[in-house]
Amino acid sequence: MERLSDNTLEILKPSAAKPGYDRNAVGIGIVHMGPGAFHRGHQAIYTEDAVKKSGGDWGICAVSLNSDTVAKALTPQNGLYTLAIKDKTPAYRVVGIIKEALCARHEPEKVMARLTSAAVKFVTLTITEKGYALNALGRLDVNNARIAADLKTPSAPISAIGYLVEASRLRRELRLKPLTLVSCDNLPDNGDKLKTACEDFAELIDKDLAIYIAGHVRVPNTMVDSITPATDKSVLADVSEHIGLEDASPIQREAFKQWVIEDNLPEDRPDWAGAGAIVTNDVAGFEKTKLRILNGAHSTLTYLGLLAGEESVEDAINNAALRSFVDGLITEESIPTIEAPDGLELNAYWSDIQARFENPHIRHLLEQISHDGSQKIPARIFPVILHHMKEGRIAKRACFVAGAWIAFNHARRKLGDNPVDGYLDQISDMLPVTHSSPELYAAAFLENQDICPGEIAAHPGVRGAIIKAAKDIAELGVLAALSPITLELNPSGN
Ligand code: CS2
Repeated sequence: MERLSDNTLEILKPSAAKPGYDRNAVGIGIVHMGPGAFHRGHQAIYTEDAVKKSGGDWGICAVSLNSDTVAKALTPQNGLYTLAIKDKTPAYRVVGIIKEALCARHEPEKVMARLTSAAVKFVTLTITEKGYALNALGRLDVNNARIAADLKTPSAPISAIGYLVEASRLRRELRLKPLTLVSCDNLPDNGDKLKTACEDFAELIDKDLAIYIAGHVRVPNTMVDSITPATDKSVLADVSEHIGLEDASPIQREAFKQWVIEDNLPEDRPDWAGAGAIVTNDVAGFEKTKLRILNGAHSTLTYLGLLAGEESVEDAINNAALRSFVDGLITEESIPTIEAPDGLELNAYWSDIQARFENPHIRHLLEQISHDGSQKIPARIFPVILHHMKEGRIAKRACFVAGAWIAFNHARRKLGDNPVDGYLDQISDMLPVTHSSPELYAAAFLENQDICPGEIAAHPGVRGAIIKAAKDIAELGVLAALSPITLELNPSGN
């Protein structure tokens, strides 16, 4: 079978959509750092739709910082890849907005040349929570190995933050317009966090540069949403069957997508709003809502589900005990902590999310969602616990989820099968495992202030509920451990 590329587009099966515009006439105006599945299924699509609707030189240069997998897969395809929308009516679309794919480790000069070209006006980022290199206080972690290296040689950066600061320095020197940095990572106040990381970095090497970044570089906050499971072999086979060509790097996602961007963009920008993005001043409200409802439910189904032997989000939401638990968590504990953004009815939002989780056309593995819990639980579950604590209540279900996350880590580490969590690996010496009881392990977890807010560890009721959950789960199994909670809190038994 022939490989997808500019030259083979003409033999694409008619059931797959072609880019549908003259991509060779579109110049590169955006550098994206971290072109994983999420970026290619989400912002790349908004950007392509914006270009199709309103034009503009908004082609994307996709930069992976370390791995050359994406560059190696996309370069022979001239940047083309397929988006498979897996929903009631599946659809296949070849995306052409990525014009160039680079790996910064191998081609740092090319990356810096793009970042300092007058034509490039935006850097968008999906570098995961870890990429921001912030410590528990929300400031740049100068002990982070990549940041420490970049602070020593700022002109030869290896971290995303190092690249952005050096590019800003050079642009100022070259009298080019400052970049606009758009974080598309799933964390609260993502733009503010990115700005802090860049300013803190610049402050340590050049105070004037820090002032320049603070005053000139726009860093809007955003909220991103679309369920985009990792590509596996079945996606490769399904896509080549539907497009009639081999594609080494297709993406699958659900039909739903949402992008809320803070109204802090320059005039000269892609018509993202025309492509369906919401440009507003209340991003924080949307972000909090999504993190506590969608992502909170995801993490809950993940840790409880994996402990109960489930594999995918669909399996877990169809397990009656897990569904009833997560529904109780979201409606009774999470939703009451959120002030709904204008126009959003939170119970309806949650119902729609449950339907998305039930999507039988997409297999979203719980294992994938379990990665980097130490970066996710603090934005998804702890704020719910803290909110209720401040009002004198114990959010028992949220405490149970925290306990399940700890029990999951304990059980896996005991088996020598470490969960994927870079930060936990870093601190694993501080966590007793081999001979420790679940209680001791949970206590050590809670006492680590980089993982868990001090107030939680210091509150006897909350601390006790989390430790008890971890212990009960280890001793009784997750379903037996949660049934008294469900009985106590949902006496009607649903
Ligand atoms: C998931 C998210 O992996 C995870 O942690 O909760 O990636 C989720 O699928 C997206 O945020 C949906 O927009």
